[in-house]
Amino acid sequence: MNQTLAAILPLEGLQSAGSGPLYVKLRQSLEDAIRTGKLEHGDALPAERDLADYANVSRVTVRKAVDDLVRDGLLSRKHGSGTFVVKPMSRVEQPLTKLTSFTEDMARRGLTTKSEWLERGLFHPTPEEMMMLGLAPGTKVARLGRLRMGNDMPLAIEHASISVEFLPDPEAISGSLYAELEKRDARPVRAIQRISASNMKEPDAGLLGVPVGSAGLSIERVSYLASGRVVEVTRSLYRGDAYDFVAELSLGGN
Ligand code: 16G
Repeated sequence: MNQTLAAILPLEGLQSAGSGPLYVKLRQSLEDAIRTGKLEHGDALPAERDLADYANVSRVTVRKAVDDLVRDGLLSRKHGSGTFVVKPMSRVEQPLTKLTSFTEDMARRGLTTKSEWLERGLFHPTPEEMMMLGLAPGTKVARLGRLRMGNDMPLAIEHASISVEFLPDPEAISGSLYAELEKRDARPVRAIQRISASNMKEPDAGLLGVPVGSAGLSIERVSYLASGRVVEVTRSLYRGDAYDFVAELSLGGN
């Protein structure tokens, strides 16, 4: 018998789960496995045939159970590569008044930060980077592309561009960009942040473990030093199902 399947879906559980038709029971068992973390966000579901053989049900039954979970957003089908778990997130509330780093935001919520590098190094800047960062001709730009995770859940993809003047050695960063800039006396003190709606495409959807087309928040942050110099231009894509950005408004005085 398949060891992994037995761990995820104990057959006794399957017999006793829920009531009614077999596919409802199977759906319930799969849902339990997702909610209790036996199946984690991004895990591939065993092939339909294997599930059917293991649970001793027909493939039609498996398909109906999976269809239901796809409809409820707990599973996502990726064309050609299978079916994957989408773990529901408790939403993160992020105030728009504080210039904090991702690492600090996660720590404040008691979550551990992890990042997967997508890009890190010194590059020839694009004309846009030169203009936005105010780079002199011939200067290089440091780029950091990261998949950012809180407690192992992928939450955002961030692509930061920083003048080499403030970050000469991007390889030196192991954790927080802002901590590194702080060491170099170049932590930003002010930022303009623009948020717009977008729908996830590949490869971003795959990296964040959400279905193609799901809602995302595209964010551009331009951060400044006290001198007025731009230190960072970061373009990010946040999971729309995970983030609420909250701004406090007050009655204008004029
Ligand atoms: C935040 C910022 C990002 C900054 C990063 C530094 C937004 C939308 N973005 O995620 O601009 O580069 O923090 O985080 O808030 P770190 O110090 O943990 O690397």
